[in-house]
Amino acid sequence: MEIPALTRSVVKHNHAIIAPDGYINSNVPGWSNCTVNVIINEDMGAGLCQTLITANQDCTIKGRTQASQIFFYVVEGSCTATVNGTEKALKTGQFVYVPIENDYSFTNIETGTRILTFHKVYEMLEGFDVPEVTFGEKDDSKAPVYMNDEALRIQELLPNNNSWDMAVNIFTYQSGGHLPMVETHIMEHGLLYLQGQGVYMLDQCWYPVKKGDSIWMAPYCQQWFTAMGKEPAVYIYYKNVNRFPT
Ligand code: UGY
Ligand code: MN
Repeated sequence: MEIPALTRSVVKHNHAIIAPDGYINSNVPGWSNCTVNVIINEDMGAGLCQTLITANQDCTIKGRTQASQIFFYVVEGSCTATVNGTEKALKTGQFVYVPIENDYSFTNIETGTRILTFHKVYEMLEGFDVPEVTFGEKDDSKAPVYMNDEALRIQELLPNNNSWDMAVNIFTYQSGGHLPMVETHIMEHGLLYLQGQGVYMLDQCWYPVKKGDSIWMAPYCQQWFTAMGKEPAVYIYYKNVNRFPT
């Protein structure tokens, strides 16, 4: 029998691993008939918010973005997204980015659908427009090799220009593939494993991680990952970008 006092989850001052076994549900006004898990947010010391929504029967997700932009990614399932009057069917691997001050609604949500969200307070930049509503999808043919290593591929899901202050990327590692160096950087990450497993080093601590786990990495939390097992390891991650380091 599993001992319920054991978990792989950890919460430290500059990183966290959140495995699904520790989830406690939240209610978010406007997000109805669903289970919401707030996995990362400012109460942890983070600059972003990351949630996971799991749809029950008759789920609807409605609201209006305010200071924070929200990126919605369908981890599994299907729904219809309507943002600022544009309606699109979304299924596994597809997303919509909702800029600040826009109405959004998700309807026709298949029971069991799981939607990942990343939220970030938008930082205006003089001379650049606020990004537009953006739909897209995971597409391995749009994932170039990373740092000349055939075992590593990264797809950037959002445009990368100065209008944007957040990036969301999908990182795929063949089994045995690993980050080419220990990264030490000002940018922050929130991530969710979509597939596979491996070992993450965070601030010189070593963690086994797998599909369904989330990780928070604060600025300057040292990070390194190696994939292992029988299938590629894939994670989707948030990164703050393109703003002046105050
Ligand atoms: O974009 C990144 O900083 C990325 N290579 N970091 C990571 O996967 N931990
Ligand atoms: Mn990084």
